[in-house]
Amino acid sequence: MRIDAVELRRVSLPLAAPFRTSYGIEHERQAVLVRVAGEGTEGWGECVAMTEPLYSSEFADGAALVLSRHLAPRLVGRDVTAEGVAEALAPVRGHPMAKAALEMAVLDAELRGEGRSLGERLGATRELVPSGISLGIAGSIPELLDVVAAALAEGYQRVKLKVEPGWDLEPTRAVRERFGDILLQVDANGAYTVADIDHLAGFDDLDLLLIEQPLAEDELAGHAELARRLRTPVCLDESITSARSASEAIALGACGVVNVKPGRVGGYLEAVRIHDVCVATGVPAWVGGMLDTGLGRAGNVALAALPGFTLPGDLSASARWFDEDLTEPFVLEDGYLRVPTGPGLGVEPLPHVLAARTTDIDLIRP
Ligand code: OSB
Ligand code: MG
Repeated sequence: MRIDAVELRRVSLPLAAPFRTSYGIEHERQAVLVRVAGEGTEGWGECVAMTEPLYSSEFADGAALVLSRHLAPRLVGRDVTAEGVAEALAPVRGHPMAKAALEMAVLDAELRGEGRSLGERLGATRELVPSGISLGIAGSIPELLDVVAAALAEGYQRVKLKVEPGWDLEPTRAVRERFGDILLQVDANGAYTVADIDHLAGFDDLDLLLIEQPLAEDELAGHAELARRLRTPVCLDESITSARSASEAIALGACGVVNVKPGRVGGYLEAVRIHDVCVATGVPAWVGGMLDTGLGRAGNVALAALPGFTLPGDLSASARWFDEDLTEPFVLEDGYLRVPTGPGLGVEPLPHVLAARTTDIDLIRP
């Protein structure tokens, strides 16, 4: 399609409850939305960069700037396909989250034009995907047990606990002892070092599905060493930035499971290529989340319906994060989320919520 204009919208949604991880605490979700318009159709994308550069080097203000000054100008006034977006943006180094948002918007617009759903386009084979929940670091173990009990009562099929040095084995063991045979995993967001390997081996008694990103983003050899020393499968999140890096991490033995986040890897199309690498190498994969609004959630649920995503993803109901989502809310149906079937993402921002939550608009034209 020919892109006539790219609109960048900064939005800020209050979180239903603060979310604490090893790298900080979030009270609101600031996101950059991308709307592309052209040839009588439009499409929406969401940039997953967080407010501060604590999970990744990308952050919302930076993503908005690189989108406005360097990325959107490479597409406006041009004829592009979703397939061609990554190549058109490749001269700009890095910034996968910003690039992913633009590709997502073009993909949505293209599919709306064709009347085809994202799930169908990506290769979805399921109508429902199992829902997992990611729980932040709590104030105390009794508080954590209450939050886990509430999540299980709502129907979540798998629980992920954020951990960090000082909040790891003890709370995880308390959850295992209190709730028995649930699907349980932990995520450290790189808070440990190879010096902690003996300590991390303490998770081996707790029958976890996996331990996610225990070491730093660039510590592939360290993760490989850890994987040799632990019975608990090592899963990588931050370290996996492309299909190539996924292949290399798997070949090195740095991970036995892969968390696929479309934003982190430059878009849904690269996410599918990582899925394919995982299928080809027999490595279980799942779809991660980034406190996504309904737009990103719709895309992630469609992606998670591919056959190689064999573990429940960080795909929770809208209400896990927002009292009021940007789109019609995603709700749990017996512990599952339904894959949208409408054209493109199958959802769009509710005009009144979008208007109320927009803090800035930037229009890029040829
Ligand atoms: O590490 O998986 C992570 C949220 C923001 C940034 C990084 C991560 C997370 C989560 C929440 O764990 C996942 C979700 O959106 O459900
Ligand atoms: Mg993670």
